[in-house]
Amino acid sequence: MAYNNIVTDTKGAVGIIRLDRPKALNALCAELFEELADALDKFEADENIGAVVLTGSEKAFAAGADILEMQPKTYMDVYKSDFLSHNSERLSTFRKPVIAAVAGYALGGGCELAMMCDFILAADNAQFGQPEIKLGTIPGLGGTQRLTRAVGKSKAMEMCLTGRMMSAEEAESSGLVSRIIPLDDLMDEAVKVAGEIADLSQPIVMMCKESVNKAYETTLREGIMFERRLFHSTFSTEDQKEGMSAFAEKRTPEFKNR
Ligand code: DAK
Repeated sequence: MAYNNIVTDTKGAVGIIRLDRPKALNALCAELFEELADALDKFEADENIGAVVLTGSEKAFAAGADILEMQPKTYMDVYKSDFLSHNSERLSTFRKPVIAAVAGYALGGGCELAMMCDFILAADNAQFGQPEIKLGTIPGLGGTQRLTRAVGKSKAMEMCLTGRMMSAEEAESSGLVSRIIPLDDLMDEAVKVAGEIADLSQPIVMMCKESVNKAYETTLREGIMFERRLFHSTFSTEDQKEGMSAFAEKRTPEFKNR
């Protein structure tokens, strides 16, 4: 599939997806979501890729769903076509780690897309927000749910009800992003971290991601049991044998993804 709205690249075992619709600050049109889903399918199927970085431009990660695409649609249009549902959540089912490298605006669907990634590295100029309320609508790609889980009810409620933007500093102090990186270093750092993850055992990394995500979906006791079962199952892998043997033998492990 030829891409008009994204650019993909690889650096070693890291897949890179750059949102690339500069004229509209990377607004997320239906075609962009389709391309993103296609790129994720390809990286997921590629055994040489161990982690992915999703990024945008220095000015905008993404300024939300494409308002001009939505503007003429009626309720029947969006309900009957299940507007934007088909490809927009592909990230949330992607099994390998995805780091969002966010610079500039991450608004509406852009903020929601970043929150679907496993963690967010923010440039110092990043701004996060859910401004849909100002358009007479509400977040539609998980913003009311993921933002609330990330930063708590009070801050999420304020942001969703007012549309106020959050700076990188505020996003870090409230737990929305894992770290702030100087803008010029953002991609190098994101690719470096993704590379470190990609050098680990892919199946164990996937299990770890699954287990952390379980914390959002279940009771503490069930989550701990899920983690315990996965922990035990790592002992059935060659990579656990290799990892622990390498430690005992004071050498670097060579994981085989088995
Ligand atoms: N859609 C379409 N075009 C956009 C856009 C957007 N979201 N954001 C910016 N643009 C376009 C502008 O129209 C402008 O185009 P031209 O006039 O040059 O042709 C160009 O990008 C540059 O924008 P500005 O001139 O406005 O640039 P500024 O630096 O002055 O302002 C801004 C930057 C980000 C503050 C401003 O552009 C802005 O407020 N943008 C809109 C932000 C916003 O309201 N985002 C929320 C959109 S609603 C769902 C999935 C997803 C969603 C819903 C459902 N399902 C799965 C069901 C998501 C919904 C949303 O995100």
